[in-house]
Amino acid sequence: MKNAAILVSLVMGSKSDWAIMQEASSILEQFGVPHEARALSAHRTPEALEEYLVSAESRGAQVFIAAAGGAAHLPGVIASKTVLPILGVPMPSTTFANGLDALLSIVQMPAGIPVGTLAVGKAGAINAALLAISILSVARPDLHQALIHYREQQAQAVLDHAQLRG
Ligand code: RP5
Repeated sequence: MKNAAILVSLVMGSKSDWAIMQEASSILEQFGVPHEARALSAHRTPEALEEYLVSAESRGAQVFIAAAGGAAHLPGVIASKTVLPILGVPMPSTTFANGLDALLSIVQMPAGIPVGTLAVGKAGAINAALLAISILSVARPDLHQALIHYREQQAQAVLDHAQLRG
């Protein structure tokens, strides 16, 4: 694995989550936030996950975005290993409950070990990246300004297409 300095780490339970989680990576890219993405599982590769978390934190990671589907323990397990902010993104399952299983697994953390839980799927991935940037922006005025600019552009894009008929 590469050893670059990062600010945000994206961890997902399977490479099958990447199709959705690359939305988060694209937003971080757009804002110029150094990040990396890893497919590591709380269940299938627990030792490699633990090793990776130590490495990411030692290389400057300030926020973890963790995505998982099904019995989605990954965000909670990461939260048990670090006091850095963890943003959990539930992945939709094609076989069961459309991600409700993952949402409940991630959101119902015991008091004392918080995970900030986002929406299921693409919206959650995008918002996790924006929230990570928002957390970083407390100490980074340039990111604060970039978020304001992003909101303005988003509003303008909606207004540009507001007239649907008549
Ligand atoms: C979870 O199981 C992963 O996060 C993924 O969303 C789901 C299915 O994984 P695969 O069987 O596609 O590897 O751990």
